[in-house]
Amino acid sequence: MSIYRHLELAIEKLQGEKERERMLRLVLTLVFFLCGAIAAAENGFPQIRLRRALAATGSSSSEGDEEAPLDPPKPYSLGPKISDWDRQRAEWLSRHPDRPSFLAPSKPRVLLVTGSSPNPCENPVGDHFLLKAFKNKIDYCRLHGIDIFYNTALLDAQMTGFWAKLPLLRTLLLAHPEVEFLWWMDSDAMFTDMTFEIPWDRYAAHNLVMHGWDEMVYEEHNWIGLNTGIFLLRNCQWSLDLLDVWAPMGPKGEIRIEAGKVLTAYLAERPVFEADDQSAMVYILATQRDRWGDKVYLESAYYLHGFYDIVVDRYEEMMAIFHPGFGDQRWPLVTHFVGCKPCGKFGEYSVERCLKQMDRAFNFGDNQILKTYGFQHKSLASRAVKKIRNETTNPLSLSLDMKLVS
Ligand SMILES: [Mn+2]
Repeated sequence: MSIYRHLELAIEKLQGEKERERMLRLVLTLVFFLCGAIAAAENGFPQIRLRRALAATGSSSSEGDEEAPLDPPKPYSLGPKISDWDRQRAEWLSRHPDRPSFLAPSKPRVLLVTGSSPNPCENPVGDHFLLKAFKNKIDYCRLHGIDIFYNTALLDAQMTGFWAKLPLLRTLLLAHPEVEFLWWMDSDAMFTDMTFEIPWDRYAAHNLVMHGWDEMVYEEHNWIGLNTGIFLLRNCQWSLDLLDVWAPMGPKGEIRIEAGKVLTAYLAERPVFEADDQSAMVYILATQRDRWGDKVYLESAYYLHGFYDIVVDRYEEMMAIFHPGFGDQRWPLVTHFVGCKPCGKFGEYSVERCLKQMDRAFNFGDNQILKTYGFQHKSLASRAVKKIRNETTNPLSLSLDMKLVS
């Protein structure tokens, strides 16, 4: 005896056919919603498809055409299902010994992937910042033997905003069998430790590495228990499968809005807004830990993602006490300007504060590059530089270590 029986009784009291039909749909919607979390654990996000199907048949409007059959629309997919990628890739690698997926036993071939909108920013300063954030990434990649790809094309019109990376990553995984890891990095993140090398051996048995904490994701279901602004994704079948499960909440419009409601209901501390890739990832891991958990490494020993608000005010202190190479709170690998949207309009939020701090983060990282050439920014707030070494007639006597690490 439950909510269903109450609803049945309510239906019996209703006279008109249409009223009865509408109430029946309400019951179905409730059942689907209540079963959703369980079903999602096995099949992705069927509750969204079902709710969408209900909407498509007119349950949300009182107009005619209510006889339309319940015909679930096709779920969104990133592309044709690929099931034997590991075999295809292994064959390709065996045919191309000149393009190995590992450059050394502990050094996978990595492609750093980043990008920004095809359109100009809504203010020119935003474009200037994007250029500097890109230069920053080029510097890190050059020093660490990493290739870089900057994307400005929206590959799938439905996957806009924070979802655009999914079709892009799938495309790159399939086009670059020689790459072992894709390293996704948001355009609003910058390297602030130019010498820190990712501890690749630590992830030998893992396929996805994000900054985060097991407890916050698996126990608290907190939507900020991990960050999807920066992550490492191995080129393998597992990753293609994960992208397939990750994508269905992404299509813009009704699906993304409805999925947002599911995520806010399920996840801790999540505000009401449309589905985002990060919440969807927490949701997948929290509801399907058995399927994915053992190949996901949530890293908190260093700042693969360092939230700018707890980092930027301490740069001077770090410079006074520490030196590059730690990657953690002493000298963060990455400073990520979450929520700053430097490419957006002025005046909507505190963009000015963000831009000032972005300049400081850029100069903090850039100092490590300039130092190798004998220069430094006059201060973290200054774009101007000063010489920090006397000219020498024997320049090759300086060791690279001396130049890069203070
Ligand atoms: Mn970001």
